[in-house]
Amino acid sequence: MVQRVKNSFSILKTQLGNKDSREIKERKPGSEGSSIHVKLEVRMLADIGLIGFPNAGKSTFISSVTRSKPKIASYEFTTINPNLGQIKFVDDRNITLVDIPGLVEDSSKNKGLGHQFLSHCLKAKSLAYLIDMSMDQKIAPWDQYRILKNELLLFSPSFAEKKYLIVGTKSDLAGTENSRL
Ligand SMILES: Nc1nc2c(ncn2[C@@H]2O[C@H](COP(=O)(O)OP(=O)(O)OP(=O)(O)O)[C@@H](O)[C@H]2O)c(=O)[nH]1
Ligand SMILES: [Mg+2]
Repeated sequence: MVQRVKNSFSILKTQLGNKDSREIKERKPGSEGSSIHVKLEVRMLADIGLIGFPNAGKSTFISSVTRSKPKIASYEFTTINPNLGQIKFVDDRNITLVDIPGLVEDSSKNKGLGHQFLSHCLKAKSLAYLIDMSMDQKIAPWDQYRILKNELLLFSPSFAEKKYLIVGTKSDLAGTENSRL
């Protein structure tokens, strides 16, 4: 049936006496349906992903520049789930940071916790490597950076395209030699 309503047409389909209605009367039992299992993964959208060894000071950093209040402690793997924090500027712009658990060498072989959350950093526009400059960290600063970068590239080659900055932490601690800088 075609009805004219003002200047437009609306087409109404009637079931009376047409082929469709006959088909409904001659219903056949349906066949078994199918089901699928879907695993949904929430990826946080951050501007900057914080990358570092455990205990490097990632959570301290995010708690210093944002209102995020992650757990901070002087042992490794204090952070077991990612934390988000936002830096808000007066002109309404903002930068979102994500703090993930620390990475270790061979993260790509399922060592440590951080690799499980690297997908959050893969979504981030850029990265900040938090490098422990103190003598407490036995791995020299440049080696920390080299190992971390290598682990990221093993996770995904697209990490190579990300802009990054390097943040030295714990340089205030006594015993941090200039040769480490
Ligand atoms: N002196 C000094 N201590 C720091 C600095 N940054 C962090 N710390 C201390 O280092 C320890 C570890 O800091 P966290 O921020 O928990 O380190 P993290 O990188 O988040 O560690 P994980 O969550 O285990 O990966 C804490 O005791 C902090 O107080 C720093 O710049 N100077
Ligand atoms: Mg932490």
